[in-house]
Amino acid sequence: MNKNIKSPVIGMTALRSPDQTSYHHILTGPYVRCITAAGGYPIVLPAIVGRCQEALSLVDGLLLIGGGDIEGKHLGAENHPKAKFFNPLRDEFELAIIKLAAQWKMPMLGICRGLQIMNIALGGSLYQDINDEQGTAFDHMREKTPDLPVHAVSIAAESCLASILGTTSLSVNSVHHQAIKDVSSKLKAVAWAPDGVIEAAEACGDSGFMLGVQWHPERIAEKQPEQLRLFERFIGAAGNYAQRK
Ligand SMILES: [Mn+2]
Repeated sequence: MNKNIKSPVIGMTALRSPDQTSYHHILTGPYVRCITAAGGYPIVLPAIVGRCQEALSLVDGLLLIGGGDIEGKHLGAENHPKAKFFNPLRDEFELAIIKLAAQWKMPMLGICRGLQIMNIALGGSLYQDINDEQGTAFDHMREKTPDLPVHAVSIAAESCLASILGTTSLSVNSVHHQAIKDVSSKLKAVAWAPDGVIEAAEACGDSGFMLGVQWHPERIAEKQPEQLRLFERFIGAAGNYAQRK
């Protein structure tokens, strides 16, 4: 028996019960499917504040999954009346582990809330409600059709994201009412919805691999197989990271 088979290990932050009311350290199926289909092995990182170093030492890449809204206090603001499903423990843990992962130059992929909190952890800011604060009239919160493409996205031609997806335009699903306001100086905005909402940010190249998308590739990869390439590139970067460790 070969005990040395080793795929890149992807740590997924997760802390949410399906009803959003109790604390369960869970992960959801579509992320697991995409990570395994792309050659990685997923494990859940429970939100144990103060143990980020131990958590990161177990993994080769960090996947920041979607979820509820981020508390306004992390933006120096009151909570917006439309913001909901807060999880203070998850906010605290994720902000800390993202900062540490960035220091370690560990590959990171952020999805939806994951993009938003990556941007905040790295010094950027957030619209707590894009309709009220950014001023868009478009409804980005299509929670009844999380698997359907509902708006276009245009991608900067010179971006890592465009090279991964092989296109500068696509149609995406959308289940969010918050979005990046000011982009962190450590990231670059690289995709936008037609109303100007930022739909992706990245820092790829010699400095490592940090990528976040505002849509949910894991929910749409069956219809748009090219979305799986986001996971493949991320897990490829995690494999390179594992060899450098
Ligand atoms: Mn959207």
